[in-house]
Amino acid sequence: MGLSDDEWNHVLGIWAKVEPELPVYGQAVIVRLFQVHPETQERFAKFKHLKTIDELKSSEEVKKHGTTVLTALGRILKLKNNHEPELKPLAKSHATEHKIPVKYLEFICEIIVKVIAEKHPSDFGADSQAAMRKALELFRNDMASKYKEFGFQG
Ligand code: ZNH
Repeated sequence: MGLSDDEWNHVLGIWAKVEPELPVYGQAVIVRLFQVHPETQERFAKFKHLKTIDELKSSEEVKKHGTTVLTALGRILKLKNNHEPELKPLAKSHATEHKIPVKYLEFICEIIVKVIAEKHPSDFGADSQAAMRKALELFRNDMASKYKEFGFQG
């Protein structure tokens, strides 16, 4: 279930616009994830003390984590259908250490698409959104199969 060249061009084209502002996007994604799916925040020992939306928004640590997540995702996207070497260590830590269900990966992927769509309404049309959804689905499917290799049912 790979993407066509045209689909990858859409994905990497919009990513090039996101990249200069990765911390802004990263922060927005994590804050939104915790707001919409509060159970996800419970997975982070280091963020449990942040109770209000203002605390989340003003936390440098949240911003830093968001940047880490999107930096890793960007590397994976740029490898297109050959992301295995980047994906494997991530699947390992998320399966064995953080124990993050695939469902939560679905939550964050959906939020990533929404946040980009809000910030780039004119550059992220239906075709680009569909291509990005497909790339993120590929990412999740491959994470899910690696999870199983690491003995985590996800
Ligand atoms: Zn995650 C971490 C990425 C999702 C949870 N992460 C992390 C890191 C990275 C990432 C890069 C660092 C390193 C390691 O491995 O550890 N993530 C990521 C991505 C994604 C994600 C790319 C998608 C897109 N995560 C996620 C989710 C969750 C998580 C959804 C939940 C809910 N992570 C996590 C945790 C951690 C991480 C808990 C740890 C943190 C600290 O530092 O403590």
